[in-house]
Amino acid sequence: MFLIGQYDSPFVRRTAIALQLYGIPFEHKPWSTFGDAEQVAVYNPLRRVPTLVLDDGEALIESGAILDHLDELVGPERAMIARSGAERRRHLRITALATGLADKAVSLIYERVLRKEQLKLWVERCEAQISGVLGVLEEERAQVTAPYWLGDRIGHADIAVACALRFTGEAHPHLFDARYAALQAHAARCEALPPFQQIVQLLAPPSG
Ligand SMILES: N[C@@H](CCC(=O)N[C@@H](CS)C(=O)NCC(=O)O)C(=O)O
Repeated sequence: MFLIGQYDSPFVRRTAIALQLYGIPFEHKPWSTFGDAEQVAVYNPLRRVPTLVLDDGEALIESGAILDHLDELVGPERAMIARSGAERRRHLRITALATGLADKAVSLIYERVLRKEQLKLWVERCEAQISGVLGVLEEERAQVTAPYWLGDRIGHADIAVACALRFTGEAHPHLFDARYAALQAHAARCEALPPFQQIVQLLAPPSG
């Protein structure tokens, strides 16, 4: 199987880190969504990454859907999320906040590099959404005493948060800084793990 996308994408990165933590071998195609759009389109008409192409040629899109498949592959005992119930819902909520945060941080980058003139309304909206989510995540993480968000084992939510924080910090350093001590500590804990150190790429935004 091969994973399409560059590791400066928080979505590609969270997928690759999960693949590695699960011990699932994969080939990496670091195609750019802009520079290599036609190649990406062969597998995903949205021209988005991550796209995971399975050995039989089936192409999976959307990081959440890809991780859902990986969870199925490894089975419920090893899956990095509870199978059902309140714990699963809590896990999915944190993950949704983290991926939403990453979405807004990506939008803001596109606004900065792809437009001649930024739209103030959109920039302010994205910044408010990013700050709002960071504030809620900070408050909730500060209340967790376990090493990871939902206990002793790393989960998809932990990975999603760490990837979103790294991206936001690199792309918009004025938005994610020392104000968020619990989130900084969360990111540092995750980033110290071997898969996070191996699967990393300094942000290289598209140029307009
Ligand atoms: N919801 C998607 C978001 C993926 C996403 O936004 N990927 C970006 C790269 S960080 C992309 O492909 N951008 C190109 C585009 O949307 O046109 C997921 O979770 O996979």
